Formats: sequence, C-alpha cells, structure tokens
Amino acid sequence: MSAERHSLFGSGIGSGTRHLPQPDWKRVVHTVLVSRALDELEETQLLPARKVLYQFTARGHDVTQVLLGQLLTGARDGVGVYYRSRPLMLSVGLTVKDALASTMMRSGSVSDGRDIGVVFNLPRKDGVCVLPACGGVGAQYTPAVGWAQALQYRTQILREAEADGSIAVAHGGDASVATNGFWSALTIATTQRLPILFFIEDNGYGISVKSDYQTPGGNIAANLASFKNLRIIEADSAKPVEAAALIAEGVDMVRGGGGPVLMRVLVPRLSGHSGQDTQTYKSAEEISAERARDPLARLRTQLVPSVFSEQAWKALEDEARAEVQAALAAVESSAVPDVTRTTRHVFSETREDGSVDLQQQGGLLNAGVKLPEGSETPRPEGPRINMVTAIRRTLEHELSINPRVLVFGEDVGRKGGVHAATLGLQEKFGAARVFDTSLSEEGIIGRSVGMALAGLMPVPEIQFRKYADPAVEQLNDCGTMRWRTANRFAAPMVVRMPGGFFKCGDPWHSQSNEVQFVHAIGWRVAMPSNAEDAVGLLRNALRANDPTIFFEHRAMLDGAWARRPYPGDDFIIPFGKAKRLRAGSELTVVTWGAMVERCELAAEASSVDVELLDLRTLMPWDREALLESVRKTHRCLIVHEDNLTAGFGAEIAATLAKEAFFDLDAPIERVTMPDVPSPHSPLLLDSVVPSVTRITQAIREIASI
Ligand SMILES: Cc1ncc(C[n+]2csc(CCOP(=O)(O)OP(=O)(O)O)c2C)c(N)n1
Repeated sequence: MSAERHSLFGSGIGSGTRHLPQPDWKRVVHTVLVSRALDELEETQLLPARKVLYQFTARGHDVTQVLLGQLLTGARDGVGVYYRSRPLMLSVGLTVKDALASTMMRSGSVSDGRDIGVVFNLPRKDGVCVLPACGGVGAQYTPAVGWAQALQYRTQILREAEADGSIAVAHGGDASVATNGFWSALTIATTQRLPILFFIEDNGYGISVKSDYQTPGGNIAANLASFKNLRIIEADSAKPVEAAALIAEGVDMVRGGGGPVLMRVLVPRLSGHSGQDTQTYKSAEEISAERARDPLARLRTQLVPSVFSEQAWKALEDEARAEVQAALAAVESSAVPDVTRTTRHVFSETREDGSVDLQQQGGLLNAGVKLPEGSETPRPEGPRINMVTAIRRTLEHELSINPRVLVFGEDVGRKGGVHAATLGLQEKFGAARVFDTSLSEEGIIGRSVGMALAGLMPVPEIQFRKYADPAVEQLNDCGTMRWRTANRFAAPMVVRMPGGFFKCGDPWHSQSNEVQFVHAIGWRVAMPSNAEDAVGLLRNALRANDPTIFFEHRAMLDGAWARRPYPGDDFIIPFGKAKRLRAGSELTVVTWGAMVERCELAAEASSVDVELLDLRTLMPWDREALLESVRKTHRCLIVHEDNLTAGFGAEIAATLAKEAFFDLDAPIERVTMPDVPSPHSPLLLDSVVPSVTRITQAIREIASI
C-alpha cells in the first residue's frame, strides 16, 4: 500500500479510478465514544448492579467497526453480525436507547428481553439490514452468504435496481474462522463469486485460546492468500486512518463486482471476553501491549489537533457520556417485558380481524407477493401418479407462478435430484432458480435463511434426512428466529427431506426421527403418506409465512399405494388437519407417513372395527380429531416408524392420558421401531420396522381388553 493511499485526507484514492468515500470523522469519533461510554457504564455500574446480566465489551473492536458501518450505504446491504458487533450496530443506526434497552432486557427492545442484549438485529426494508445475530460462534456466515446470493438473484433475475451494487457483510472474530459456518460460507461465496465482505476482527483470542489454534500460524489472511476468487486485505486498527482507507477499499471492491473480499483487521480486546472474564490467562505484558494499541487513543493522536482541537475532542466525549446517561434514564423508566406474552410469536399469528401480525423482515408477504388462496377440494386430473411426480409437479407450478421460489440442493440441478423430484426443473426454469449446491448442509440451510430474510422462498433439499445433521444449528436458529426477535424477523422456507426405510434400510439413508423437528421450536412439520396429500401440504408450505420441514418418505415416493390422481394446481391442505381413512367404533389407530398404508392393511386384516387417522402433519397436529375419535372408540393404538423412546407417540399418549383418561377402556399402546438405527439387511429391517402382522396383532390385543 502506498503511503499516499493511507494519507489522512487522500483524495481519489482506491480501486481504479473510483473515488472512495472519506470518513466522516466527527460521526466516527462520536459513535466510538458512545460505544465506549456504553461499555464503561455496563462494566462499572450495570453489571455489578445486576441490571445487565451478560456483558460483552467491544472496546478495541470499536473504531474499525464504526468505520465499516459508515460505508454500508447500499439500499439493500445486509450484515451478519455477532455478539461483539455493537459499535457496528450503532454505526448503522441502532439507537443508544435501543442498545441499552436490549442489554437491560426492556420491553420493545430488539428481542423484548428474550435474547442476550448484544445479540442484535435491525430489520430494514430500505437501507442496511442487520440479520438476527446468534449466540453460536460462526452461525452468522451462511445466512450472510444467502443474503449475498439473494442480492445477485434480485439484481440479475428480478431486476431490482436497489439490489444492484448492494452487498452482504459477514462480521466475526478470529476464532470463528475455525467453524464449519465460516468455511461453508467461504466456499459458497468464492464458487459463486458473491458480493460479500468477510470482515474478520482478529484480537488474537477466542476467549482464552490463541488464534494459532484456530488457523495455523494464527493469520487467516495469510493462509487464504491463494484461495481462488477471494481478494484479501489486511488492516491494523492501531493505524486507524490507514485502516479507514483499507476498509473503504474493501467495501468498494465488493460493491464494484468481482466477488468476495476477506479483510483481516488486527484489533486489541481491551477487556475480558465477557464481564465475567478476568483474563488471568494473559500476562501483564500482554495486557499492557494491548492497551498501547488502543485504536481510540491512536485515532486521537492522528486526528488531534489536525482535525479536532483538544476542546472539540473533549466536547465530543462529554456529548457521548451525556447521550448515554440520557438513554439510561429513559430505559430505566421504560417497561419490562410482559410475561403474559412469553409464549407468543413462535409461529406467524393472525389477528382477530384475520390480518397477519406480520414480521418486519423476511418472507414473501414482506416482499409484497400475493398468491392465490387455493382450494381444499381436490379436482383430480388424469391417471394416478406417484408421490415423486406429484411433488415435482407442485414445485413446477409454484415456480411458474412465483419468481421468488428457488429450488436447490446437492444434485438437484442437472441431475434432477437423487430421488428425481426435481427432474427437468432446471431445464425449464434455469440454473439461477433450480441449482446444485456445494456439499454442506449447514451451507444449504444457512444460505436459505439469508435468502428468506431477503424476501425469497427458498426450497432447499436435504438429500437424505440423516444428512440434516450438519445443518442442525442453522435449522434451530431459523426455527427460533421469530420468537427470539419478538416477531421482527422470520425466515419462511420449505426444507424437503426424503427419509425413512426403502427396500432396505441403513443408519444413513433410512432414518425417520421426525420428532426431532417437532421438538425444535418454530418448525411446521409435514409427513404425507400419499401423492394427493403431498401436493396439498407442499403447496401450503410454499405459500406459508413460517418455515416447514416437508418429509418425503422414500418408500412412498414410488409406492403403488401412495399413487393418486393429481388434485389440481389450486389444491391446498391446511396443516393440523388429520385425515380419517376409515371410520370405526372399536379402536382408534393413529399414524402418519409410510405406516399409514400398513395400518390400513392391518385394520382390514384384523376383523376389528378400526377408526384410522392419518395425522399428515405433526406440527401442528390434530389433537381434536384424535380426542374425538378416542372418546368414541375408547381405545388407541399409535404406530410410528421412529424409535420408541420420546418418539412423537409419547406426546400423543401423554395428551390422551390427560385429556381422555376417563374415556379409555384399555391402555394406550405403541407399535414403533425399537431404539435402534435402521438396519441394512432386509431381514433385519423387517424385524424392527412395524409390520402389518405386528400392527394387526396389536389391534386385536387392545380390542380384546
Ligand atoms: C458454537 C459455539 N461454540 C462455543 C461458544 C462459546 N464461545 C463464545 S465466544 C467464544 C470465542 C469466540 O472468539 P472469536 O470468534 O475470536 O470472537 P471474539 O470473542 O474474540 O470477538 C466461544 C468459544 C459459542 N458461543 N458457540
């Protein structure tokens, strides 16, 4: 870098002939001083008084963050942040009052007291949007990259002028470069040349662990020097004016096109990792060396007296303290969260007048998309089709009427999916809308989160249910998003996931374990047993305002029993509505997925007057239909493919035990897989998956009690 490039007010410096914006030093200094005053207030008063319970200082990280924030002026810029990003937040418009209201857990703050106060978000339809932060280190990267991919899509395909030139930023610490999320995002960004800036603030520590445990030699920038399609910039916050020019250059490079940039910015962490951390793992010399590199002190040296007089600087300090004190007074007198609302906003809610209590950011409704109502009456067309064709046809129709639907996953594009559910869709809709992804489930789901927040309807495929495991963090964080942001953000999407046994089993391709998603907060879960229900439930999911797990049972995808005529392009099924396949008076059998066929056969073979319910969706599930049935039959058998212990059958049994105790004439029974993974040998498989024979026996036994 030339000295001129780093000069205080160098003009016309930067990439090519472009003129880089110069820092508004007054604003920068003001914001950093406010950030410091907040840190000081929390460290010295609010934490000891237990008015703040979890304190994270940003002292040392602040100057470079504020410089970055000033540059995020794109109409659709999006930022993935972490718990130490408060100065960046202040720089992009978080008010001091909101910052304090958050850490002090007040009503109306960014999470309404539901989340740690430094886990921020900032919904914004115009101007920079801050995606909801997570407590998990590295969880911010793949959603940020999803936002970047959405920008590319909105620019090139939807032709939204405001998205053009807007960028994504992923902000993290040096230890976060060891996480799966970082590498997944880096792969996506560089293979697709997405407009994203990775802004890594390297303070040398992940709590107490030094950065050479996170990347060999401790310098991620050096190690990524030869990474293809990635431009690297290093900056040092101890030289703030020079760092300002380099940050401006990094942002400009991303804005100018040409793909991702990674910046490594050296910063000192001037306090413990969090309020509780006394830094006993640092020597006195290390601590004093860090203090000597305080970027604020350095900035003062660089700017006083050439830009600010001593008095002007002092006035800014006084102003910042006064602002923080005023905010404190306002927050102290503000309301605490309403405890009666703690269970609200897990899912999208409808007001009494029928309108949606809409989140401020994310989803199709916020993007102004209006889709047809649909009809619950099937209009069967043509011959019976198998479930995989039904799924493909539904995807095809929704892709054709909604340009914001994107279908993707491993092998989903050219091959058409390993289950053939997306066969031909790429040819028809193009590779921007139906595409292959890198082999990272965290990347597939995390990028979907960013896309959904940017107003698209992502439809990721997880190739086999078991391979959702690497995406569990992103799935959980997506599900809890609406609740933890108190309905400010939501990321509706449809995760298609084939699973369950087929002709043979194995521990990798045949797991069902649907209960895991029911237990996860905020996910709707559908598990259709046949082609007609698959169409209606998938259509509902693709138009919904909440995220959905859509479980496609492998045995039913081409199973003869599951074939039904296509029920029409309007057909839609509400979630939480069971289907009664047989009316009966002696025993209720309740089931879902591939077990529905087996239960129907067993009911026929049993000579018992069985009422058979296919739940179709497990979250929400149709408690009323089951209770009504059991109050009539007085007996209940639950059948599922998932393991016995804490399977969804346990939830059903607990509900019956409480709500229908006096109606029962026999113990509630379950026929399920025992607590083992799915075995490979068909012989072994048949010995554990509930069979027609086992179900028939159970029906007869319960009916005879
Ligand atoms: C997935 C995950 N693992 C562990 C933690 C506990 N933890 C919180 S912060 C942290 C260190 C992160 O350091 P770095 O990314 O360098 O950021 P810094 O705190 O230094 O700014 C750890 C281990 C966590 N929050 N998330």
